[in-house]
Amino acid sequence: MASKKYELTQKEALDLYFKMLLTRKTENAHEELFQKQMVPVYTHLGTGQEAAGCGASAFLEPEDYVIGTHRGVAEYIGKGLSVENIFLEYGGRATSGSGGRAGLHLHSRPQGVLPLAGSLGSDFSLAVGAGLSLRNQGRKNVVVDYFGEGAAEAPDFHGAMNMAVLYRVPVVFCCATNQFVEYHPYRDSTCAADIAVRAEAYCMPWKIVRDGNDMFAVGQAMKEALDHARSGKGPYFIECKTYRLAPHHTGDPCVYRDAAEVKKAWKNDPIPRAEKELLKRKWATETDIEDMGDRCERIIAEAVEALKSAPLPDPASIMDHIHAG
Ligand SMILES: Cc1ncc(C[n+]2csc(CCOP(=O)(O)OP(=O)(O)O)c2C)c(N)n1
Ligand SMILES: [Mg+2]
Repeated sequence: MASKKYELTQKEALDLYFKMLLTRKTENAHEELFQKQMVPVYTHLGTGQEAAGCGASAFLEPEDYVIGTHRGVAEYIGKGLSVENIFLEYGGRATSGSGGRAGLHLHSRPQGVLPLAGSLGSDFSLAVGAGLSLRNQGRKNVVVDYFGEGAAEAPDFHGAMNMAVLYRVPVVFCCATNQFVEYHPYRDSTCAADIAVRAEAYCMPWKIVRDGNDMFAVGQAMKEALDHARSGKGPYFIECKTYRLAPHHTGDPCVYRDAAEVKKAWKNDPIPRAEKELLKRKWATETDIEDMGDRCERIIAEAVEALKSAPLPDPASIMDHIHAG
């Protein structure tokens, strides 16, 4: 671990803030598109987790790989997917990166977004495999594997941790502990509140960002982890403690949690917190913040227009890309 803590530059902080804002607005627009039946894919909003999802993006290179989650718009925007890319996938359009086949499970080979597997937790091995291939090619790139605390219960987690250390694989494991696993609070299923400590058992360096809604703290931790993996020292584990402000998915009535708890958690929304800090440091003015919001709205409006005019795949292509033994 670096002895001196890294501090985000003004440019990095503004970039991260913009991506967080774009994520929030994109996800809200997605919910609206679903309600209007303009896309068939419902939402798993990452509202409140934008700092954890975007934090690494300031230090990612185009040739790095990311494996995101079902709640990962922040992670995909962070890796360079455009809002248009995302809406075309959610809309199942022929002109999307996957030709209308990905749906929620976004991927984009040109932008280094590896496919999200529908079976939760199966991506740990995929991340290690991709990292091993980067290492074997002598490339200075890394894989960032995002997941939640629920996915960390998958058996593959342990084998992947062990192998990543054994072969010094350049992977940064990023767990967003958002307090929920589908329809139950995580604390109801375990006495072990922290996930990152498990890395210790495999001799992997790790860090818990206790305030995972602090964009500056997340960015700093991610920089250290990415530098470590990029320099050939092997994997690193980062856990960001955050809170899922949104329901698990569209239509989840959230009967398993207290409205008062959620109301309290909104006070810790990472976006206004980042705004306040940017203003305090005089790294942005109120007008800059408003302009960034307007820019996000324009990007989203253009993406919606692109979605409306994009064609659906030809039904005759349904058997394309299917492998039969
Ligand atoms: C093997 C498997 N089991 C169950 C599911 C259904 N499922 C989808 S999301 C989810 C909860 C995941 O929780 P967590 O990893 O904490 O991520 P979060 O939803 O909180 O972001 C579950 C159980 C699945 N996709 N795959
Ligand atoms: Mg969770």
